[in-house]
Amino acid sequence: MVKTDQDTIAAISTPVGEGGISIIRVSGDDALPVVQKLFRGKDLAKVATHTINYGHIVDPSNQQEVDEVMVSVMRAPRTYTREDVIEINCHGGLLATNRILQLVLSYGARLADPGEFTQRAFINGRLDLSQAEAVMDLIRAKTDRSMDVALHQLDGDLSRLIRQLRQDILDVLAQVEVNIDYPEYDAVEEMTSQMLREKATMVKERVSGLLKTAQQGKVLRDGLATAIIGRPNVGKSSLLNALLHEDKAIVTNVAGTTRDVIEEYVNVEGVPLKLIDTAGIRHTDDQVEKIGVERSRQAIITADLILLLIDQSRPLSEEDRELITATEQTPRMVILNKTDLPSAIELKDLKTLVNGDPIIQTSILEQSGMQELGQAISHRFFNEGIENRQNQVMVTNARHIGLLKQVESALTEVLSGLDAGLPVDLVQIDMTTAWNLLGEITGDSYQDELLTELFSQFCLGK
Ligand SMILES: Nc1nc2c(ncn2[C@@H]2O[C@H](COP(=O)(O)OP(=O)(O)OP(=O)(O)O)[C@@H](O)[C@H]2O)c(=O)[nH]1
Ligand SMILES: [Mg+2]
Repeated sequence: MVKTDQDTIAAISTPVGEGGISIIRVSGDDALPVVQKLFRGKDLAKVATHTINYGHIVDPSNQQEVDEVMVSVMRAPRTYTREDVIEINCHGGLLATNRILQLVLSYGARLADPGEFTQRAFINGRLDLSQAEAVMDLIRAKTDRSMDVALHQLDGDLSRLIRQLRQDILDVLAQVEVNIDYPEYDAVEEMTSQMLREKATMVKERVSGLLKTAQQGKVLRDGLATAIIGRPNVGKSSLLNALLHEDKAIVTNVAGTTRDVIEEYVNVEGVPLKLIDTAGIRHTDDQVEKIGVERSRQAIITADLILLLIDQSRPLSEEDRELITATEQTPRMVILNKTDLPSAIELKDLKTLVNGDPIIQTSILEQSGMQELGQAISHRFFNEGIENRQNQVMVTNARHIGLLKQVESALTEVLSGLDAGLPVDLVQIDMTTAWNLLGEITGDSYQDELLTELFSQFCLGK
């Protein structure tokens, strides 16, 4: 059977596994008749739209009851896909859910491709491309906070902004056309290039502003790359385990236990962290440990945030001092660990050494100071950006970021072309490119392959 956009499609829309309820979503012209064949309860053809109806799913071949269900009837066009949508809410676990889906499929629907519901929403004009991608981000959002960003995008904040910029460019291009058509005025060439310059500068500033938010947006999606750094045996792996609430990394009292970098995702007070446990940094002749130490040094360079661990039961060593210097350039928090043991470090000396960076005292062994650490991370992160920027449009999607960078360089071309005194119609080409690229973000100008590629990344049932 050849798949078409007209087929009625169905899929399980809730995560696979044991949940309280599962939802089977059916969309298309035949959604109602198909489900009607399996439903014992009210006549679905007669119920009002956007109602939920109690009844049973029955296998027509043997009249056997499969599950007790609630069926939502949503008639086009006020639906997610703009087609007739029926959602069967059942509660019989995986087995019943699958059987209902099978029945729906044998009575006239076909299994939806991943992302096909959202693709239809897009094709039928309900969502634009950046909103459709926001749905995808929403599905993948790791914490509540990144959910907020995805939701904003879903509202179309980004789309609105992009469309406005496109309109601005279009206006100036139209004006350029008019001016070119009336070359009898003396100063026309100069006027036109002046206009182009102003507009290109303005749009470029907005685009650069958007790209600045991308750094933070990325953090929300992928987690803040947080490297736990310190000399051997200070408690780095213990910290990773404590934050994860899980014995993930090996902890022993042998210095040099961790040999390789371990990465784990964890949500600390609303901040998604990609925690990186590293090998303790010291001079060593051991071949394997040497490689580990090298990787730790690399982690210092690439991390967004460093948790520098120091064992306060021992005097600051040469290695500690080296690490304090090596981590200076990256946002850093210092953790003075093992407070359950007698102290061998003067807090105020350390404070001057670390240039006033926050110092948190912990005993990971006795689980003290952990809450303070979480709060400090969250405070550091949100108060220096995200919290105050919640209402700002953010770019979080890799494809959008890529396109915006291209827009930025097309506009740079426009400006340097004008500086070099190139004819206006040449400069116009780069301006048009910028307009097209912006359109690719919202899907106002798009290619078919791009669409297929995008929607294939969705989960089944969305
Ligand atoms: N007394 C005390 N011991 C701790 C504390 N935190 C960790 N330790 C102990 O310190 C030792 C080393 O801990 P690890 O977490 O393996 O240290 P590490 O920094 O990962 O060490 P390497 O992987 O060798 O670099 C273990 O015996 C831990 O139980 C603490 O707060 N107090
Ligand atoms: Mg370790």
